Amino acid sequence: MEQQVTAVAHANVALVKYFGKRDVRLNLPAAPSLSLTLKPLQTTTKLMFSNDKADVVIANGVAADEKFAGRICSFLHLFRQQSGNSQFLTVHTENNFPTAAGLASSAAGFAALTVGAARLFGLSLSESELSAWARRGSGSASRSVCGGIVHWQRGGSADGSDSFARSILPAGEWDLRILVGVTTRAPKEIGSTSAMEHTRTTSPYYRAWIDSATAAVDEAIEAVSKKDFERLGEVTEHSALSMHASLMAAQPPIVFLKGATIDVFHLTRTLRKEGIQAYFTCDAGPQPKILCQGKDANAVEARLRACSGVVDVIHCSLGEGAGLQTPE
Ligand code: 2P0
Repeated sequence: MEQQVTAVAHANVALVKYFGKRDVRLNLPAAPSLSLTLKPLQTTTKLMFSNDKADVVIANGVAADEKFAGRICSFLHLFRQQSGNSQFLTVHTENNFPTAAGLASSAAGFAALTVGAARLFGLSLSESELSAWARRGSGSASRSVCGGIVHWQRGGSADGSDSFARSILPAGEWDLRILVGVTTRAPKEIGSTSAMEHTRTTSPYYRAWIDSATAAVDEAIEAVSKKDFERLGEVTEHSALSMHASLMAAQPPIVFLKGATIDVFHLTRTLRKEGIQAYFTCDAGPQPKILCQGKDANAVEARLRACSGVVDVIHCSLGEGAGLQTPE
């Protein structure tokens, strides 16, 4: 039996967002979503069986805080239950991008952890099953298991067995780019999980947001099938703004957008007026992201870098799904 494995997974950005659950314990979404798996944003996770009496979690070189470590231990416990192997693990996980700042670090993290833990505990799982397992760790992690353009279906069953993601277009088949404008490296003030529940329970716009999501995903899927970039971009902007409108209408309101984030939204509209096809999105954090095609990416990147309040730009393209790192 293997004693250690290393798994890697990319982050993802949703073009049609997941923001609301129909089951909090199982991370079952209230609506479907659609995302791009992004290289080079990557989590590398090494898992080793240990003789300790608890799991040990080291994140980016330091002991993980109690909350994060607890979340990982509860997740690993699902694998212990399923496999009948009660051994604890030492987990080293590293991101090559800012953690907890609205760049979907939990998605890449739990996707890598799932693929690694499934192998270590000897569970033979299909990609759909891996995705459903990853979802239990963090909803958006279900999407990072798959590569390219990814559809996470809502599913209808109470046990979540039909709520998993699958790739609808492999990474190499459409040269889409995401330019992440880093406006701060500070951790965000409120995590996605609590922001989502707060919005669900207090925002009068929540219901309308969820009710519009299925049609948005259907439209995005059709746009992908026709490689209709303009239509995909329009759905993307509308989904991001609708999600933030729902957050801002919560009581008390949640405002993730900073001044620099909004400046980038306006920059994107200016680019379109100049004839460059670019569309913005933004997750539960202050980092604006611009969606464009490979042919325009360098021009868009230069304009984004010149935007005041943007301290760095990460240039991403479509990446592969999660996998094991082969030993050297
Ligand atoms: C998304 N986000 O679709 C949306 C848009 C943030 C804004 O998925 O509670 O960390 O672990 O299921 O997956 C972030 O939410 O939440 C997220 P949990 P998760 O990318």
